[in-house]
Amino acid sequence: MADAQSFLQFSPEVAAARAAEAPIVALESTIITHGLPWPQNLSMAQQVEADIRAAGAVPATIAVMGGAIRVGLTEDALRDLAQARDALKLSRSDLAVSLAQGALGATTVAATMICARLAGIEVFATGGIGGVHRGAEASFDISADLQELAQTPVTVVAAGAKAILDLPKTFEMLETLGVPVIAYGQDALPAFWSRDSGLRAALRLDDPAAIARAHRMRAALGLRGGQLIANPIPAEAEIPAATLAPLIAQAQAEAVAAGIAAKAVTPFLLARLTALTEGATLTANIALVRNNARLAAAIARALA
Ligand code: PSU
Ligand code: MN
Repeated sequence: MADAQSFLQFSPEVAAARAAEAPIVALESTIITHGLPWPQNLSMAQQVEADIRAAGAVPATIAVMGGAIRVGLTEDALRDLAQARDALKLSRSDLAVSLAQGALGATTVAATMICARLAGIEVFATGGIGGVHRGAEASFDISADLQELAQTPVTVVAAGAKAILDLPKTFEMLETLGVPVIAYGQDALPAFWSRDSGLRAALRLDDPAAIARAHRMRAALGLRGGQLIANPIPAEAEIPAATLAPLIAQAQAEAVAAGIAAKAVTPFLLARLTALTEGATLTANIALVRNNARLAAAIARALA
């Protein structure tokens, strides 16, 4: 049986960056296929890649295509993925089956971390991680992203966990799992579309070099897992948490009433919030991903 490296397929840009030992930032693809609607998903993906290049690093958007883990997508591949209606949403549990079957799959935070590690990429930018869903005490719906952060050594830059989740339970779980949750530049944990969740972060760091040193220290100590960098959305792009609270509650109630479960929950809630806010959460989502990409590029440069 071939080893994992034989299933990795690098784009020319990423292959050149690897050869030159240039800084690389991994990007996930579920946000493209299941997080944002067409055509904003494609323009977001292109913009985020451009932001990373402008910040002096190389973007590597990751997806499963044609029996390979693609690390870095060409413009055509990115467009195909953004328009695909049949892409699977892959996490740790189904990555191998889908790869073996030659399926088209977008990678979640968990699956992207696995692929980034295989590709030797240490930093990854996304919007918001998955976590403990509201009502998890009945549904048991807890994202595999949390367990992945506990075991795979990649620094993930996100605007915290998505605000559709039960944030106190999500951060309690991360603490239990031993995942460093590091707020960037402020004491409060951000709440995805809003800068302040009302929760205090366990850890705070104020510059990319300090985050890079913490990443290296974790490896030096032989500790498993990554770090979550909770980067607040830029002030001019945020939506106040109080504005969103009733709309999130409404979307959550609709999901329960419609019997939405498992992988469909997060895409359903994000789409409902976009509709209920007439696109405001979509605009904010794009702004926060771009902000995370810029910070991830700075961390990758500090690590290189
Ligand atoms: N960030 C966003 N939008 C998204 C996601 C992240 O701004 O749609 C995706 C990520 O791929 C994350 C997934 O892993 O949502 C969480 O899904 P679930 O709750 O089913 O684990
Ligand atoms: Mn889930």
